[in-house]
Amino acid sequence: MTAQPAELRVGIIGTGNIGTAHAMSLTREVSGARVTCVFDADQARATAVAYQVGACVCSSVSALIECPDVDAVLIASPDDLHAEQALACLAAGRPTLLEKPLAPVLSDAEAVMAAEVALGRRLITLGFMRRFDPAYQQMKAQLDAGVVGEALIVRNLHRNTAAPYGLRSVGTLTNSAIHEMDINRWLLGQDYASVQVILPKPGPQTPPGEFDPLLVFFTTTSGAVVEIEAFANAWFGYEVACQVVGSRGQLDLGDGSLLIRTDERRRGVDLPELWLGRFGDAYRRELQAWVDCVRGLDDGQGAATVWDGLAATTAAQAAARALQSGSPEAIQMPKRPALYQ
Ligand code: ISE
Repeated sequence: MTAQPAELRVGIIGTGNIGTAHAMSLTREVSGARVTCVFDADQARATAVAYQVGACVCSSVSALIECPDVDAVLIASPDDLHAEQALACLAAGRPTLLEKPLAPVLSDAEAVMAAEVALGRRLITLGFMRRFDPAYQQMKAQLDAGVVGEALIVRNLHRNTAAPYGLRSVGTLTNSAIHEMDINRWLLGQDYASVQVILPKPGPQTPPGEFDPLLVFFTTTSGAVVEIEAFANAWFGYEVACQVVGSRGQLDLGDGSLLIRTDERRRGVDLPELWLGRFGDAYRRELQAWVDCVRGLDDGQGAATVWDGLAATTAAQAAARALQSGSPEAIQMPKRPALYQ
């Protein structure tokens, strides 16, 4: 019998909402890994998480990346720190799970891709966890099998209870709707050709000069239309939905609720407040797949790469231009490096 590879020692950068959730999941649910180090600019927050998972607290990002008790790094820091931290992990040769987005700014995303291409091996996995959601996986399997014919229209709803990091329209695109920008590329197996943004009447909680909700319309290279309603301050709860209209049928992704409750002349479901309530299982599956891949037990197929991260940021930046211009914007993907073929 071949020996099991050693347990993966993971260092986590960022102990906010998702970083803490990953630390607990790696400690209590995922096999083959343990958290050995954590870092957060808020040292008290890092110390609290470290205590709960039996890890040490590093004094800096570089100390964590270089720590001899760390084999792989999970980056769950604020979006605008992702690129610099990913570059540091590449320089140290650390396998990395990088929470989305790769970077809000295209030039930063391109710099990470250039560094990974120069290294000649894929060390970074992007945390587009919906690819591990059982419902989205079933949807992709049926699309790939041609069950509903050719996809013509995809309608997406992405509603947050409250803007997670304060409402900025561009942030809604680069931080939130970027999930749809990735998952629709993955579902359809196509890139985007153009994008247009329509601005409904802003809701009452929308700061002056910002827009919420947003309606984003992509066309794909095959001519399909991908519509995204991105509503950061939806107030009534967290909801993600996806409907694919095909040439011979339709697929509707459920809202993830497990029960429909009927009581006195009312019937309904409970909506989660945050994304962990809807995608907890997807996050766990994503973490297990990443740990297995780094340990050599899985080929990592299906997980998002830096190329996917660049494609999503390219789409988000084009949508930001369309938001500003009020006109359709063309989208041109760069040549795909051999590392990502
Ligand atoms: C957050 O960062 C996530 O990734 C959630 O999945 C998304 O729904 C939310 O809008 C983002 O802010």
